Amino acid sequence: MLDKSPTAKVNVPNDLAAHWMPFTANRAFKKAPRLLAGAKDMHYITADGRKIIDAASGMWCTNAGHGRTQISEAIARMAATLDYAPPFQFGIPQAFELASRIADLAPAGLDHVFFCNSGSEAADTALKMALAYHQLNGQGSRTRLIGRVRGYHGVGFGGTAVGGIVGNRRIFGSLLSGVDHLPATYDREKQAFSKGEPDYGVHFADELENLVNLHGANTIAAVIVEPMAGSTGVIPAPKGYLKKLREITQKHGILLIFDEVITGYGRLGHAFAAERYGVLPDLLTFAKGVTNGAAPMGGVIVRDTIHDAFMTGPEHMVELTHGYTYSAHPLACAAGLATLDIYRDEKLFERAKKIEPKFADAVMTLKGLPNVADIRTVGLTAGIDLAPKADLPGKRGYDAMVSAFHDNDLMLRIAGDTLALTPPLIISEEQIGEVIEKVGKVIKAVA
Ligand code: PXG
Repeated sequence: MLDKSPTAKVNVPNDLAAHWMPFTANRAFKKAPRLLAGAKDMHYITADGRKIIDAASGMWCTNAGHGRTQISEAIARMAATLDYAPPFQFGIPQAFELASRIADLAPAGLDHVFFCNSGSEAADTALKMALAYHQLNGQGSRTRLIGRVRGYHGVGFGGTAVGGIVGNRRIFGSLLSGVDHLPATYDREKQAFSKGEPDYGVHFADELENLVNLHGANTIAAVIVEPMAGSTGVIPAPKGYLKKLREITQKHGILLIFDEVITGYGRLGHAFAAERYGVLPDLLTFAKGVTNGAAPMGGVIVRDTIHDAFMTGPEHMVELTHGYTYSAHPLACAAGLATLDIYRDEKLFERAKKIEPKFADAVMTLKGLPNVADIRTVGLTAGIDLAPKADLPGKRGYDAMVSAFHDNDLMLRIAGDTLALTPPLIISEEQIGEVIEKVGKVIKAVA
């Protein structure tokens, strides 16, 4: 309702000034807002009543599509039954059940789940666990953390420090000390227009040996990588790369963390990408798809050997001095359980795997359109690089997002001048065609 009282400070709901939006071009947004009011299955409904096809799963979240009543009803039931419970020193049955089911989905050996509320918290939690593990293990000199150029691990200080996106780092000071980065695994000349994992690039993992030689293995705690770099424009791991990283980390007693915030819960055709690549990390982070985006939740799945190392000392003592007020929140646990039911009952991970080749073929038909410099696909995900406008990097990508939303009833994500497609796993083949046709129109509109 519009508040017309003389004392009203803002013109509710039409004053957009108060909300400082995250990772958003606020001034441009507020001149031409993209407001969403509802969502069902493959579509958003805009505030002005238009139906927008969602080629982004919101933000890599709604793998089972929108408006799943099974999930919303589970949340409503839980809210009415148990609104909040302290997660420190107390627990709720649903948290234990969800943890067991997540551990069941994860590769054997990853058996313990620590809950938090976001991917950022999951990344920071995993990094802290790695540091603490080495301390307990009598290797307290292992404090260095290694990320990767073009990596994204959220916005906490830890995740920002190991992240490899200059724009996300440079205005925030020195972040953590003792952080280093592997090179990105992308080389357009050698990999352009690859479907799935590119043949070229296993050697990028060898750089870890150079960092070990530089710093000494006994100073390095952990390496954190996304099995597929999502936020920086969909960069699938080269064939053999993750296995190589595992070999090198193992050889030197360095923990390997997979950040599966995006790749978890079916995005690459498996519960986790670790399974797709046959590589067992020591810690694995998740968020987003665990609740189908319907409630904030993240977490870390931990190797039994690491978990067990903490389970010593007097039994009345807290073993890991870390956690969040909303860890394993009842509403998120309810959403998570209902979401995992849907993934299982509708076999959505298998579905993603089955339609991956059709999706990849469809996206590759965009090759040859104006400014398309590269297309990468893996799982139900694609990155389409558009050539930047001279002197205005990011503008063509931004214009594409705007054109998609306002003129083509399409939601997509952008990373600079890269368009990212990452639709719900329920997308039909016909809808894949529709999305690609719309993306084609968008690319021509920003030519
Ligand atoms: N790790 C990875 C691999 C992510 O992709 C995070 C951590 C942080 O999660 P939270 O829940 O703290 O935001 C992410 C988040 C995009 C986009 O457009 C991707 C993310 C966030 C926002 C935008 O690709 N990923």
